[in-house]
Amino acid sequence: MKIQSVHALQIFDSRGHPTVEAIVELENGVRGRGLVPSGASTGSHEAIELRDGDPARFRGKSVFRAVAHVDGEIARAVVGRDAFDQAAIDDRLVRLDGTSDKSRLGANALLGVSMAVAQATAAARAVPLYESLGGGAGTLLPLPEIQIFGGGKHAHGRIDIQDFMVMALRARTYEEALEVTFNVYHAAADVMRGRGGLAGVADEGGYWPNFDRNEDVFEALLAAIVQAGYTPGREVGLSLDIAATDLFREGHYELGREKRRFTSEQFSALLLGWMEKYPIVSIEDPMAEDDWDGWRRMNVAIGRRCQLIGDDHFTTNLARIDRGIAAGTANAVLIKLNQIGTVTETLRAIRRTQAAGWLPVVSARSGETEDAFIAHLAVATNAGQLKVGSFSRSERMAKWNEVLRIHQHLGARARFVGAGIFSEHGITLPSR
Ligand code: 2PG
Ligand code: MG
Repeated sequence: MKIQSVHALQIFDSRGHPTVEAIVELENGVRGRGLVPSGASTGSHEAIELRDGDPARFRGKSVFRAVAHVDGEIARAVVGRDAFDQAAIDDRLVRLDGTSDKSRLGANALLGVSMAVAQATAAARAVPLYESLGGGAGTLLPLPEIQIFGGGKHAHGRIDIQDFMVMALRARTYEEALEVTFNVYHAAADVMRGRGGLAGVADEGGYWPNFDRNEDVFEALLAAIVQAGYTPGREVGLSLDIAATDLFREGHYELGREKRRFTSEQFSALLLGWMEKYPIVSIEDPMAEDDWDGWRRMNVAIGRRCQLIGDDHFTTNLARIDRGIAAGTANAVLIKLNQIGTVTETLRAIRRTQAAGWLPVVSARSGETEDAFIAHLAVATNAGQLKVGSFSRSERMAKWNEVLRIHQHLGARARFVGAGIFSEHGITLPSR
């Protein structure tokens, strides 16, 4: 099925910032569209999102050049090609850009088109995206990793640590995992109201972190879990994204709120202390992206008792994932389409992660859209986990809701192993 036309427009993401929407039309008139997300706590090895940089327009954030690249060069390169050969189209896009970081045409331009091709082929096959992307092999519904408090760059540094999340460890179904999260999320509002600290939400829908110390957040989170009727560490585990790259300055880790400064060794010791004290089942980016020694040290110290995820550390980049596998720096990889810039490269990153016996965690960005592509990606690849920010705001709920629809569509073929995904990969959470 040949591609008939390709075009793009500037739309806006959940922060109200400009982003790219690409539309691909096939020769039979069927269309697909791809809406590109955007991060705030970005890794320096991510593919480059092209922004116009004109301070007179959208504070420099407009994406009119990326849109023009889709309408011009990219359209000329892919019109007439077979949409069903996603890998060939994506390889063509990568070669057309010609740079190692996709900075010429922009990863936002390339990814919009790549996602739109995937959507158009699913529509042409008259099947949902997860089925088309996974060739029918995707049946595993993901365990959600859901933010309760949002800090770091998503809350203007109000608290240092970025994501305080929960995982429903004993949920037997995806629906039950959402129900547990619902209970904890709303109990957290009650806890904050009780402390006089309820003040809206941060960028990903988690509560605004009105706290003085990072450890105060743990206490509030534990209180919310208990108030919701659960035992921390039994039914509900804690999951953190330290986003440590943002805390790393001049060779040191800084907790700015607490005016504390650490060497790499001291910082990993602090985090390991938290892991002793609190029921943390997953930790992401505990060390800065290029602190390879720190990552190795953390991985050795954690062993197989917790999930250790590299986000800025790997940036969904095969070369960095390979290096991490060889060096033993983690046991899981955060997967973000726009860190690498095409669907095919993202699928390869997931497959490489799985082939190493590691866990892929499909993730949204802090700047999201109504596009629910990642819900399909998680199921298509049997990734087993999905991270989308919190349990509010429609750009987040669109993804959680889409998994519910996929469940309906899969019917009896749907599988859910929940936190069993950890033991299946040799990670044994301490029993509580
Ligand atoms: C992350 C994401 C989502 P951002 O760090 O994992 O929480 O944030 O999209 O800003 O990189
Ligand atoms: Mg992260």
